Amino acid sequence: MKTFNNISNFNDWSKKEKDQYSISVIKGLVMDATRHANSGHPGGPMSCADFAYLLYRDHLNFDPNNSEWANRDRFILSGGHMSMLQYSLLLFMGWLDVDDIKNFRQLESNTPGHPEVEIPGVECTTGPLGQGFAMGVGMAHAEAYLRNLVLSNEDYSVNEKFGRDIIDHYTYVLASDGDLQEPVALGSASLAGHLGLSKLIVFYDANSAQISGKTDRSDSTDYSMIFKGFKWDVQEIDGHDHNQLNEAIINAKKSNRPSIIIGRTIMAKGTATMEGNHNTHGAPLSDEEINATKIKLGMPPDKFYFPNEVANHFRKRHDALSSSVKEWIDITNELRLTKKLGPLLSVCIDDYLPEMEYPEFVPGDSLATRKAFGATLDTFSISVPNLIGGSADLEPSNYTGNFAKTYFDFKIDNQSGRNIPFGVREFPMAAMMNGMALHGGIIPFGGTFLVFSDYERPALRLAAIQNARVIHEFTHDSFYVGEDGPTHQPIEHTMALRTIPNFNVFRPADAKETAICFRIAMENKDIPSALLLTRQGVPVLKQDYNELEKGVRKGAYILKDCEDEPQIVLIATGSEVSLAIETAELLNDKNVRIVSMPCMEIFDKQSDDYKAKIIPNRRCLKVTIEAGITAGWEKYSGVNGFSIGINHYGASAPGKELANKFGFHPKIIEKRIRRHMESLL
Ligand SMILES: Cc1ncc(C[n+]2csc(CCOP(=O)(O)OP(=O)(O)O)c2C)c(N)n1
Ligand SMILES: [Mg+2]
Repeated sequence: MKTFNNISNFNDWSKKEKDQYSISVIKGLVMDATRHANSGHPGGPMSCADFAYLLYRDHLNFDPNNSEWANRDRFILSGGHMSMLQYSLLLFMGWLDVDDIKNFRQLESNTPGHPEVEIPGVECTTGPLGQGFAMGVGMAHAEAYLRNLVLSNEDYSVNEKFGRDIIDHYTYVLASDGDLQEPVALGSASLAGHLGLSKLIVFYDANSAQISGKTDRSDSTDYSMIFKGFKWDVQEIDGHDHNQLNEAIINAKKSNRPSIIIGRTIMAKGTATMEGNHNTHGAPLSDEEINATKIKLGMPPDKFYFPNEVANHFRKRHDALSSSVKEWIDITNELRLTKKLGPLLSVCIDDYLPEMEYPEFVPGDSLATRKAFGATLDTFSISVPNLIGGSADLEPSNYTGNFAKTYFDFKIDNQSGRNIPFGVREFPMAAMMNGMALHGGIIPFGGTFLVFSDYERPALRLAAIQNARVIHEFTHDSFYVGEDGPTHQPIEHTMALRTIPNFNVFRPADAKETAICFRIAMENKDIPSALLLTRQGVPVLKQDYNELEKGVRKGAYILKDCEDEPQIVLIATGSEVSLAIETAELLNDKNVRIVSMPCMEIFDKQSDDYKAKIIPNRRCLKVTIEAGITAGWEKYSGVNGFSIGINHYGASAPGKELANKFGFHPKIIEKRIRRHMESLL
């Protein structure tokens, strides 16, 4: 390698030499920042610095002045442990400064341990391996849908004017060995190939090293063959050869399938004595190694060395990028004034939520809330063109079939379909939904059985961390599922979902509450939501939407009150609200209040005053009823009250029979309440 001890004549160097030196500067920053923080991961960033630098320097399309520009290329560092690589590039772009790098991994810095979505230039929070890959698939899906949505609009004339579409960009993912070992990456890759997400480009940093040693201890997969089987375009290159890298990126852009560039690389490339050494994965290099490496790379020993020459060389494209963004903004502004495209662009670019109608439901009818979800989806989707999603192969059970019929499947040869046939891929579905939501312009929904929410849980958590508006439809929400037996009967799931911070769990009592909860989930732009819905019919409440909406928006409300001070307050969710109503009828010699609590999280955020109005602090018997574990309900039932629930697995039998056996019958509950009241005397 040619070394440069003096950069005073930097301008005379060839581009190749300048690039090589800039990459060495990145490596210096990575080594210094991890050493300074006394933690972090130098080895990986040094192995894929060549790719990442060339991508940002020569290919990535972005607005140098606005990290939120809607049509920017997306870049996802799926191996989030390599965060210092991304921070170095953001420093090169001018979006971070050297002090940020010095504060790597410190409290409230712009450079946390793993990339976090709040940082300008970071598209999503990564670190849990595999999920960044899947979120990239989601972003590529969002892009393809939006591109085709605008394309199919009658007012559309952008192509003639502009030569391309309003939303028309690439999604790049940098993935490590650990990313591809995670099944969520492979599940989403399989779907990306099937759906033909051609603007997705993955660089796989195949350095054959991971935390515990060489990858061949645990992996002998032929990823080239796997990805060819997934119908991807596959290129295998030397990941340190700049010509090969450049050519591979250009080829990948042209491909009509998703692309993976398998870059054979060397861990800790460029270090004095540690090339290929897996111990560089997660520990700072020693001072001696750093100094020797800087000498080897031809750099001065300065800490956090970032010369202006390198910054200026990196920013050569910025003016051209800015003027192309300006052109985009001018044309988009013009199109915003047109009758049809205008409103569409405000939905797809500004995330404007159009007005929505509620479906009609007949009071007294027995209707499963999953059916009510389907009817609401059909109604909302008429006015909300960016509401897209589907089911993980439970379409008939999730009642998304009518939506699929009306708006057809998103397919390789017709990417304007709004229904996404996810297949039996719950975790990829949830992670992709996060990517879609974070892309912007899309409200994604995804359905499966509540019992399988466990398969999605890591992505639900990551949705909550990232404030992503995703809507999860979880049907078959209790043992009332019946005959399928204990494997299909959720027990702990409802409360387990409620333990995720910044995540709204809705368990509506009837069809109308379902529609209202769905709307609230769409309005909450910063909070993911789950709608827990019944398989079995539940009576439609007699109250109208206006009346119910006031209460549901507060998370819990008095559905039916008594004339005097209540002696008993029954607090129920979902299908147990109608059970509470029946129980109250048997207790008509007492003053009974019925509270419906469709969303505990929203109720907990209300004022103390409101909460006390609904569930009085006074002495009265508080009984909670939910077909799930009782843990967590004590905060409402208090020391003198009790909770009706189920703290063991269910059984295979018709739902009604199980309800009787498990005590979910008005007469049994009445008896328990009377007994309990007597015991308190
Ligand atoms: C789901 C998940 N499991 C485990 C980890 C901990 N972890 C961080 S990096 C890593 C593997 C590192 O290997 P590789 O992906 O090849 O990265 P490299 O060492 O090449 O930088 C592991 C197990 C994680 N971040 N996410
Ligand atoms: Mg590796």
